[in-house]
Formats: sequence, C-alpha cells, structure tokens
Amino acid sequence: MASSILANVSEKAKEAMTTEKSAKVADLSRDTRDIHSGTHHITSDYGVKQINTDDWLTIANDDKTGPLLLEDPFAREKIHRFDHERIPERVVHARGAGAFGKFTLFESAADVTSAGVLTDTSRETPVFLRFSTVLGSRGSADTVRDVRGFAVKFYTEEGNWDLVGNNIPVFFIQDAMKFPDVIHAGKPEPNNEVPQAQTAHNNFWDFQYLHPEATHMFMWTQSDRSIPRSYRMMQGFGVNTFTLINGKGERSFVKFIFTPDLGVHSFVWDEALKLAGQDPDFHRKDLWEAIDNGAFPTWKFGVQVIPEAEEHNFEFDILDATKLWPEELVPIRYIGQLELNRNVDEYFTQTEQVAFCTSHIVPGIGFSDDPLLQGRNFSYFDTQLSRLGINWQELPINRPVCPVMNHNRDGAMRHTITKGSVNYWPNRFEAVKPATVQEGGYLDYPEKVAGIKARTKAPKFREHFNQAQLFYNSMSEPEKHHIIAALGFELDHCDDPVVYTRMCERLCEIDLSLAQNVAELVGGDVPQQAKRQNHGKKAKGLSQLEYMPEKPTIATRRIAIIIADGYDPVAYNGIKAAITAAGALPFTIGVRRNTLFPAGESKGSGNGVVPDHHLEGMRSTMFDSIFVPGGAQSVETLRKNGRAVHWVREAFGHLKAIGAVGEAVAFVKDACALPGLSFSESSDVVDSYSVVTASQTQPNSFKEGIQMAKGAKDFV
Ligand code: HDE
Repeated sequence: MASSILANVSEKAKEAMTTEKSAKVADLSRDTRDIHSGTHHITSDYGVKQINTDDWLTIANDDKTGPLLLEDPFAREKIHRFDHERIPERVVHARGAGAFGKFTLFESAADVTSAGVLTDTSRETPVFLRFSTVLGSRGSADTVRDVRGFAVKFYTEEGNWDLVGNNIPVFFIQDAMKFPDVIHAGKPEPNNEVPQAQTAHNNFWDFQYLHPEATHMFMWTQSDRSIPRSYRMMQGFGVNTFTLINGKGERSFVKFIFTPDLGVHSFVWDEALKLAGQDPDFHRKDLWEAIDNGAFPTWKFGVQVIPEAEEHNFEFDILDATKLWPEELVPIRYIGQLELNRNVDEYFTQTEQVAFCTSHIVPGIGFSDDPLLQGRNFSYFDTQLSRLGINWQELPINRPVCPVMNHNRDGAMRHTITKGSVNYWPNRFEAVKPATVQEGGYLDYPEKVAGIKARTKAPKFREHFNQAQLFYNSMSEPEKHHIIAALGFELDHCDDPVVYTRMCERLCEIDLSLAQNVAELVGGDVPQQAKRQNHGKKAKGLSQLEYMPEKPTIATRRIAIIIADGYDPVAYNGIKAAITAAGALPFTIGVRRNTLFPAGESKGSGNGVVPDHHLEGMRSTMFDSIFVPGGAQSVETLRKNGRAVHWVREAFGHLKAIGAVGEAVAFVKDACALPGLSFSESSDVVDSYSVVTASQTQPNSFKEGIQMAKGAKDFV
C-alpha cells in the first residue's frame, strides 16, 4: 500500500478502534481470543496441549511408514473440524462484506415515533452492516451487475432492530410468495448451473416479461446503480413500507433511506466486467482498506413519512414495494448519521454468522400490510434455522446488548445457562414476567382489520409502468445510454428469440426510443409505435448525478502514477504530494517492482523508488485515475511497452481523468488517439459521476503539488 496522508490517520483510527469500544464491541470481547496476545500453545478443543500437529499417529519401523491409527484423537479432531467448516451459504445474498459502526441522530423524530433509537439525540447506537450481492455464490465476484444488499443491525437499548435493505428503492415483485420464482429465474439455470452471478440469461428475462410488476425494478438494475464503484458510494433503502408510532399512539407510514456523504458513483460496465476477473474482491477490499485507513464511510439517514390518514391520497398504493414515494410528494427528512468505523476480527463468526430478520423491530416501529414485508417477516427467521440452527440469536454477533431473559429453552447447541426451577409463565414465583408498556414493553398497534379472505390485492397494485417511465425520464443522457447498453448486453445473452422479442415489446411500454435502440442492438422487431404513451414526467433524486458530495472530493480514490527508469523526480514527488494532500491514495506502478531510478541516477546512487506494483500485476481498472510524470527516458520506455500504452488507452476508454506532465503529455495524447477524434475534443469527455477529476475538486492543495511538478503548463 502506498504511503499517504491516510497512513497517519490510520494510527489514530486504530487507536480509536482499540480504546473506544461501543457497547457491542465490548460485548463481543467476552467471546474473543487473540492469537497475537501472549504465548499460546496449541491445544485440542478439549484443552490438552499437543506436541505435534503435523504427523498422524502411526506404527512406524526404522525403514517403513505404517498405517495410521484411528485411535489418534488429535488427528481425528482436526479432520472432523475441517470436514464440517462450511455451513449452508445464504440462499440469496450469499456473498457479502460487513463492518461495525455507530448510528447517531442530529434531530429527534419524536413527533412520529417513540423509538429511542430515532428520538434520543444523546445516544450512540452500535450497528453492524452487511453489504452483499444477491445472486452469486459466496465465492463469486463483487462487481457483477446485481442489486446490492444493505442490511443494518442496530443494537439498540430496547433490543435489536434489523433494517434489511437494498441499494435500489423498489423490488421486482409485490408478494413474497413469488420470491422463490424470481430468485430461481435469476440464479443459474437448473440443468447446467450456468450462468454464475448474472442476470444475462433467458430465464431471468423470461420472468421479467411474464411479471409486468418487475418492470420498474429491472429499469433500476439496468442502470448504473447496479454496478456501484464502492459499497461506500451507494444509497441504502429499507424498500418496504414500515410504520412509526409516536408517544400519543398515532401511526404513520415510513420508508427509510441512507444517502452516502461520498456521493453515489458507479463503474462503467466494461470496468465492472473486467474487474470481476481481475479483482473479484474489489468491493470487499475497498471497504476494508477505507476503514483500516481511518477514512470512515458515512451516510445520512432519512425518513419519508406519510400520516395514516393520508394512506390513500396517492395514485399508487403506498404498500406496494414496486413503487417508490417520489420526493416531490413525500420529502426525505434526514435525521441521523451512520458511520462505519471498525472492520471485523473474523469473517466467519461475524460477517457470515450475522443473521437479520425484518421481523426484528423495537417499540415505536411497526410493520405495515405491505405483502412483501409480511412474507419477509416469516422468511428470514426461517432461513436462519437452516443456516445456523434454532439458537442463532445467541451467537455473539447476533445477541442484543440489552438484557435478554425469557422462558425459551434448549435446542441444539444452547449456550445460555438459565438458573431457576421454572421455565413457564405464569409461575408461582412471578419470575420473569411480561413488561408493561411503561416498562418498555412492545405494544402492537391496535389496527382494525376486516375483509374477505382471498388471494388478491388492492386495485392500485395493478399499475406497473408509470414509475418505470418516471425513472427513465429522470435519467441524464449518459445514464440513458448506459441503460440501453445494459439491456443490449443482457438480451444479447438470451438466445431464445421469444425472450428478447417479448422484452423489446415490454420496453415499448416505457419509451419508444428506448425500445427501438435496444431492439436494433439485440435483433428484436424494431417497434414503430409506442404501446403506451410516455407521460413525460420526471422526479427528483432518481438520477445519481444528483448525489454528488456536498464538497466534491477525491478522498479515498486510487490514483496510479506510472513510471520507468529515468522518470522526472520533481514531477513524480509533486503529483504524489498533491494526491496525498487531497486525501486520495497514490500507487506507484512501475515497469518492475524492483527499485526504479529517477533521471540522472542509477543503481547504487541510493535514490529511487520501489513501486507498489508493476504494470503486469495490476490493471487500469483498479484505479480511479492515472498520472504519468515526465522524464525522457521513462516516457520512451513506456511508449515501447504495450501494457503501458494499454493502461493509458483503457483508462481513457473508461472516461477517467488522466494527468501527465512534460514529455508524458505527448505520450498520453498518442496513446489515446483514436481515428477521427482529436485530443482536444476527447479531453472534454469526463464521466463526471464515475470519476471526479482531481483538478476540479481540490484546486488549492492540488495546485500546490502540481506547481512542484516540472512542466505544469503542459498538464493534461
Ligand atoms: Fe431478502 N432474504 N427476501 N430481500 N434479503 C434474505 O435471509 C426474502 C428482499 C435482503 O446480509 C434471506 O438471512 C424474501 C427485499 C438482504 O444477511 C432470505 C423476500 C430486500 C439480505 C430472504 C425478500 C431484501 C436478504 C437469505 C421477498 C430489500 C441479506 C439469507 C418477499 C429490502 C441479509 C437471509 C444479510 C436475505 C428472503 C426480498 C434484502 C431467504 C422472502 C425486498 C440485504 O430469508
């Protein structure tokens, strides 16, 4: 890792991590052992010290190795433990990355809820957040096109509140009963288990067509939202409609939203595709490194609230999870902040064993009759039983930080020892009794329910296209292009004409030019007429261009500086200082990882730089931007190096900011030259939301560094 300003922060961060313990981290320390503290000997699980853990007990002769003895308890234990290391992976969201953090409030929401976590501004509530992809197996790649999970466990003083959200505000289906179908259709096909972690196949798109309610959501998944640059740069949405109940017993409907302070940013598709092979752990590492470096990611936490009396005032049903609540109609009220500030100590016991349940709510928060939520409330507890067993809530990562006491008992692997002679209520000792509401007991909202038992939904659930149009209309031009290209890619992978032809017809219900463009690309019938008039309306907050950080920043971005022997040391040191001063991460990429020497110096001079990586070890895709310092000899070497040229050209193709000084300016121009495209035209092409150009964002500190670099007037 390159040295950077963050290296200093890192020490502070690490100190904070060890000294400042949240209630949850303190709680976990009861079950934590540290292999680095003190001197330990290897023991068996039953505590006996072992003298040899490499050789199975055998009957040996001087010149002959004999059969192994089954009697060897150490060898058997080691193998048994290994044989059973795996537990079933999650049926969806199998691949994930998690971290600890805290939730704080800057405004009380006491007018709408009595929940302590949403009203007490003096509290710091510990949280654990697990990000995930949905479709891939545990070993699949991070950067695939997919929805991302955003599951937050709030360890509140009144019990655990699990807000199990996604980075997209709506869902494919309206009723939980269809969940197995949508997931089966998206997962690998059953005959050959192909493809892995992809929606680009016949079954997925077959399902999308046959379920018009999925239309709005698939437009989101075909947008840049489903290829985020980082877990730190995406929004989180509770998706379902929950309720809030205030101290006066009044109920409102609510949606929960997290918006990242770093802004919402995405890859371009070609980057995401390549990274899936070049660095399948890209997002996992990105999160880990940021936290480890003290660059703690933060999100603003907001609520959209609709008073109970206004439930039916909208043209959509507010309990339909395929619809969002446009901000123009229901503004977001940001009331809190979520910060991630501590990496896990062990992946399995924390990130893998963490288990969320939408049914876990605390006083002041309730469910609604959203049919997707109601089904989820059943499903999550159920899935933990097969993944972790009935006592899953006792696992250190899952147990609450407030007292837990009840008459639930036994079950496989029960851990808690409860003393006393009764395990039922009521009992003659009045031991362990229900709480009153005043004592903090959960009061179910007395909702009046009446109706006919039937498999049906309210009429507004039958409209599926208005918000798909709203979403498409609200995109900027580049975002629209990306959606067309994404649909073009996905449907190109469908070889059944029924699937792609029908899908082109479906697109015609959203927008004629969208349908025409995609149909041209994938070989569908190019429609001449819209099947449904586009209403032309737009809404706030849907285009991710609206989520640039308040103060544009390149902090935590990865910038590669490419050099060979004979590089210009002034330019090199200048740009490195500038990048560091802006809080970004400079990585020196050399033609080799052995020391490289600046202009005028050679081996033995004692000067030079040891690159972090060499050109073959990394790819431009792993960096947000690249910079090439001058130095005649260095630039000449790079010109002759196909990989170096490819780095520059590829970064240019991904619309990244490319910097160069001195001799390197001509090299960069030549490497990027495309027939028919002059450099001055192309230099204006900046994917402003996937890459923030350094010069735009930190003029002062950046300029200072640049001024140190020779040839600043030629800076590209
Ligand atoms: Fe999930 N979902 N889901 N889901 N979901 C699971 O629970 C389910 C839905 C989400 O990091 C499972 O513990 C049903 C919407 C996340 O551990 C399972 C329905 C949203 C995670 C399950 C949905 C989500 C899960 C699998 C349709 C966004 C990962 C493992 C009604 C709001 C949590 C597990 C983690 C995981 C069921 C739809 C988000 C099987 C039945 C909508 C982030 O219980």
